[in-house]
Amino acid sequence: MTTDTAQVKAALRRQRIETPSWAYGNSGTRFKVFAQRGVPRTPQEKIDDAAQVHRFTGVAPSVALHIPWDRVDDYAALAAYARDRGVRLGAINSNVFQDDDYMLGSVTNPDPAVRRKALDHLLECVDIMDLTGSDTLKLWFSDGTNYPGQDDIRARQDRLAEALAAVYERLGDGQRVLLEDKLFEPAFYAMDVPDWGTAYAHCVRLGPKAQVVVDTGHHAPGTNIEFIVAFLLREGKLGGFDFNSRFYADDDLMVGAADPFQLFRIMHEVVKAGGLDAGKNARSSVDGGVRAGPESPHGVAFMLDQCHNIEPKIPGQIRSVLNVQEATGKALLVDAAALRKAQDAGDVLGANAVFMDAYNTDVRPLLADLRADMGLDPDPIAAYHRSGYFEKITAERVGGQQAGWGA
Ligand code: PSV
Ligand code: MN
Repeated sequence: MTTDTAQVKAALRRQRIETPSWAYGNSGTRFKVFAQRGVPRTPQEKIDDAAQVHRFTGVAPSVALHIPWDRVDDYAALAAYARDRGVRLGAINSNVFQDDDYMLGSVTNPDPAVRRKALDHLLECVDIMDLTGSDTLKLWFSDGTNYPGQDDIRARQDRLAEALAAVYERLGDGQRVLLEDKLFEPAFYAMDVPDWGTAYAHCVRLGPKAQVVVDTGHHAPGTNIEFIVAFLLREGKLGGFDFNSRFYADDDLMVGAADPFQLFRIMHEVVKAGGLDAGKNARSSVDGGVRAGPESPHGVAFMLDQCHNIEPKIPGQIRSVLNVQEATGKALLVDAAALRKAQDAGDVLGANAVFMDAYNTDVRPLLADLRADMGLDPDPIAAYHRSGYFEKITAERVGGQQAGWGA
């Protein structure tokens, strides 16, 4: 285990974790959405809640938007609102999955008029980025088919490629597009972007401003996600994460709750490739050296994509941020030199022991120390509960329509 705690703390201090606006709204399953008290009614109130997560953790200074859930008349004013509360607007997430027209797909729909409508929405999202100053567009498509023979699998790939090319073309300087895959749901036979390989191939064709986003809940059970992460980092194609955890499918539970060891293994690959530092996702470590990859000025985006169906939402987000920090801290503690030595010597047990030593270290005292250094309460959840914010929002947010994505 490495003992350079100053370096570990410095890296943790620099890490940024983005929270999603939709995590603050009501959510649920197709069986029931439970309304919670104090839930935001407007994008502004979601931003207020996100600002609390940043206030107590110090590492969550941005909030992702989902369009149309966060549609407003004046996006520049919304960005200013966020700035006034000490946060900024992060990734813009498109939504081409909640309109009746999209029953048979959005950009891959057999009907050209529906494809045009979906593409117009994606382009509108880039317009919004221009107004908010967001540099990241995140695309997830629910497109796919339920029955063999329902549509032409190859033709749907062609339609997808055409739409992606039009979006890519529209991107301004400093903007990028992240493409997200998902094995199944809502389509049950063949999703059009079912896996990271498909997303990767489209991104390679598009160019350096296109990268893959890995949602940790979107894989087949047993998938080795850290392999995907290592591969994409090596190619300069890991744009970021949608972090959450799952026991069965796309459960969207708090990251690190179901399998903290998996999160550690993922963060180990990120740390090893220099992915904690902005701009380093374009480079990759090969045999200790650095291989030039496609140019990208962006770092790996650590975004949460979660729903707090039964737990309170703001502390749920704080807990998730802390879980990412803990996994990152442990990954930073891996003694890279000792690990390399054992690996080079073919020392299977020795290498595994170095790895597990770091994982088995309790980094909570180090993180508490770091928070004290940053002028924060060492226990962000307790500090939030003491702050009176929950009492305030439950008293104030009465009436109106609570936000939620109506799952
Ligand atoms: C789809 O399951 C997804 O992971 C995409 O990222 C969406 O934007 C998000 O969930 C909506 O909650
Ligand atoms: Mn996602």
